[in-house]
This record gives sequence, structure tokens and C-alpha cells, in this order.
Amino acid sequence: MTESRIIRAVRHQADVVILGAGPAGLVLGNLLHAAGVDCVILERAPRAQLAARPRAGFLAAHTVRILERHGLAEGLRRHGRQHAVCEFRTEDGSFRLDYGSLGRGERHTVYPQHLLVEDLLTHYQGIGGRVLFDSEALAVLDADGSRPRVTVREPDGRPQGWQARYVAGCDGRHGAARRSLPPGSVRHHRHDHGVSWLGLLAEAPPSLDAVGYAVHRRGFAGHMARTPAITRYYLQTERGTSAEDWSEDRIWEELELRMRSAEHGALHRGPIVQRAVVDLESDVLEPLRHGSLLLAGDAASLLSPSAAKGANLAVLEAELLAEALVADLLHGDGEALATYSQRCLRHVWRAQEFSHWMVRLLHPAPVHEPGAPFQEALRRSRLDSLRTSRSHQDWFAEHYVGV
Ligand code: RFL
Repeated sequence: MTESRIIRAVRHQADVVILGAGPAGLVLGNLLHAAGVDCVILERAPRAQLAARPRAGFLAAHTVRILERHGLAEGLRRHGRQHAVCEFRTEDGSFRLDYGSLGRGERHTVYPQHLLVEDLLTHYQGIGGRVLFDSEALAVLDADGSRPRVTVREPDGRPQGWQARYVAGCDGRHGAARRSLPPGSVRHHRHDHGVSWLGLLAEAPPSLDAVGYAVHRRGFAGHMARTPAITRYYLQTERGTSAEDWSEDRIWEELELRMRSAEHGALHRGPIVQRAVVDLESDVLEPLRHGSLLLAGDAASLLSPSAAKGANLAVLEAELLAEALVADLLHGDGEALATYSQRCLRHVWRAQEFSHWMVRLLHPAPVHEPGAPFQEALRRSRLDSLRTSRSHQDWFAEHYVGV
């Protein structure tokens, strides 16, 4: 599109244009609107799709405190369940960690992400917040200046434009915010863990009263409760495998084998209602700000799902960003905005470090890699330390639930 067409297309205005109605965008929108900041959320998906995307489920205590502080925790208080135990099933035996009584004594609240998104959206619309669905941001322009613009494809397919004082990029890993960053304006750290998971949702009650981490010579298997009727499972797969290669029978046989059902009891089976292969990758954009464009959530950093940190970081960053924007826009104090990136990055890198540690704890070293037997011995020693050392367990608990 030519510049003149873009300028003609700029018809709408808001002080803050938020891209994306995921956990980051919706927490930000709720906090800004409640504080009296003029904002709008532009969301690519239709509304019905948002409440039908089950992803995360484990909310950290810090996340729950943020949501409670802003009156956004009613649904999770009513329907979420406390969770505080994980069970490791390994080649050297099994052990359980009651992490709720270790470290800082904090617990997870299990509450599916799509229910949280629905709660946040309902609350935001209930207080009069503006959100446009079916509206895909195409690009952020003039982020260097004080009047950035966003080009948008509206539901009828026509391009439209928004002018803002700030644009909040909360549109995930493949969104327009990341794409609009001029080359070289931020540093992009990337890491491929070389591991893939088949992520599954089963319409079946949880099979154990703990998060289950099974380390097996055939690969990792994971078990995480979602609701009394839905359980998430993970199976490590070969890189490049298609989810379609896995029949339901094959999935349950492999899960039973790796979770050592013969020893611990059979799994509760049910229809597999979602399956997708996830390559475990991580990245961080540094800094999280380019001029008037600020990044939060997966748009700012992607975490491997090994330690369930992504949605928690998204909520933490959204609160920090909301406070900073309120201070700047309503009180003329830009200090918090100036330090926003630096304050987030402390949490981001801590979460990255722990997620990375979890990846190395849970996956057997590939046999064809040089030094694999040595890496394997280290991994088993790490698990042994976690089984036997109280200080190691306290460290684990603090980082497992923390953000
Ligand atoms: P989201 O949730 O991806 O939302 C981004 C929104 O932006 C929209 N969008 C656009 N809108 C307008 N214009 C565009 N150009 C757009 N492009 C995209 C999208 O439609 C969407 O609505 O990002 P956000 O808000 O940053 O939230 C991040 C979390 O969703 C993510 O980190 C977590 O789901 C990660 N994660 C987990 N995190 C946890 O804290 N605990 C967990 O237990 C947990 N389990 C998981 C997970 C991620 C998983 N996947 C997807 C790999 C389990 C899995 C399987």
C-alpha cells in the first residue's frame, strides 16, 4: 500500500492501540480502561474463536495476585483448583515433590487459559472497553515517532488505520508488532531446544493427583490436569513428525508405556480432542520497546512450554506496562515506561533459565549426539539431587511456581 493510501486510511484514534486479545492484551486493556486511559484492542480472530483455544492451564501465585488486585479473578477463584504436587517417574524410580510446602510455599491455580481469556474479555466489555474482532493488524508505522500508526484489515477486508500515542504489541509470536520492528532495532536471541512434543488434550479425567513427568528411554511423557474431565498430555516425538501419524491407540499405548502404568496403574482414557506438534523453541527480543511500540507476552519472548511460564509472564508484563502507560499518559511521568523493558527482562531471563533447565532435566540426550552418555549421566544426577536434596527442592519449588 502506498504512503498516501495509508494516510487516507487513518481514520480512528486511541491513546493506546493494543494488538491482540490474548492474556497480555486483555489484562492490559482492562487495567488501562479501568484507569481512564483511552484504548482499543484489535484482534485478528473472531470472538467465538478466542474462547475455544485451550493452551495454558497453570497459573502462578503471582499471576493470581495480579488478577485479584484488579478484580479479574472471580472465575478462577470459583472454578480454578489449587495444585501443589508433581511426580517424577524415572528410570531410577519415582518420587513426588509437594512443592506447595517447599520454597516459598506457593501453589499453582489450575484454570484453562481459554476460560481466563473469556473472563477477561467479558469483564473488559462489561466496563465499556473497546475491542474489534476480525481485525488483523498489518503493520505498525512510525514507531520511531510520537504518533505511531497501525494499518488494519477490517472484517470487510478493507484496510483501515489507527493513530495512537503508543502501540502495545500483544499479538504473539507471529503478530504484526514483531514484523514491524526495523531490522537491527532490537536484538533477537533465539534458541531451538532440538526437542518436539506432541501436545494432546484428552476428554478424560486426570490419572494422577499430581503433574506427572515421565522420563523414559523412548522419550518424555507429561500429564497435567486441566479440569475434572479434561487432561493435557505431552509425548516427546521425533522432530518433523506429523500429529496425524499418531492414532489414538498409538498415543495411549505410548503414554501407558512411558508413564509406567504397569507399575503405577492405568491411565484414564478418553477421546483425544486436540493434538498438535510443538517444537520446543525459545526467544527473547531485547529491549521490549522500540520508540512508541512496546511488546508484551509472547510477542516479547517465547518460552518453551516445559515450565508453563508463558501466560504467567504475559500477565506480569501487562500489569507493568499498564502502570507505566498510566503514569506517562495521565500523570506525565515517563520514568516507569523508560525502565519497562529492563524490569520485564529480569523476569523473562529467569523464566527462560528455569524452562531451559526443565528441558534438560526431562529429555534423554539423543544417542547419536557426541557426549550423549556424559549428558545422560548428568541428567540422572540432576534428578537424583532433586530427589534427595532439600535445598535443591526448595530452589525448584521457588522457580517452578514463580515468575
Ligand atoms: P496469545 O495468547 O498468543 O494472544 C495473542 C493474540 O493476538 C492475536 N493476533 C493478532 N491480532 C491482531 N492482529 C494481528 N496481526 C495478530 N496476530 C495475532 C491472536 O489471535 C491472539 O488472540 O499471546 P499472549 O497474550 O502473549 O499470551 C501468551 C500465552 O498465550 C502463552 O505464553 C501460553 O499459552 C504458553 N503456555 C503456557 N503458559 C503458562 O503460563 N502455563 C501453561 O500451563 C502453558 N501451557 C502454553 C501451554 C503454550 C502451549 N502452546 C501453544 C505451545 C501449553 C501449550 C501447548
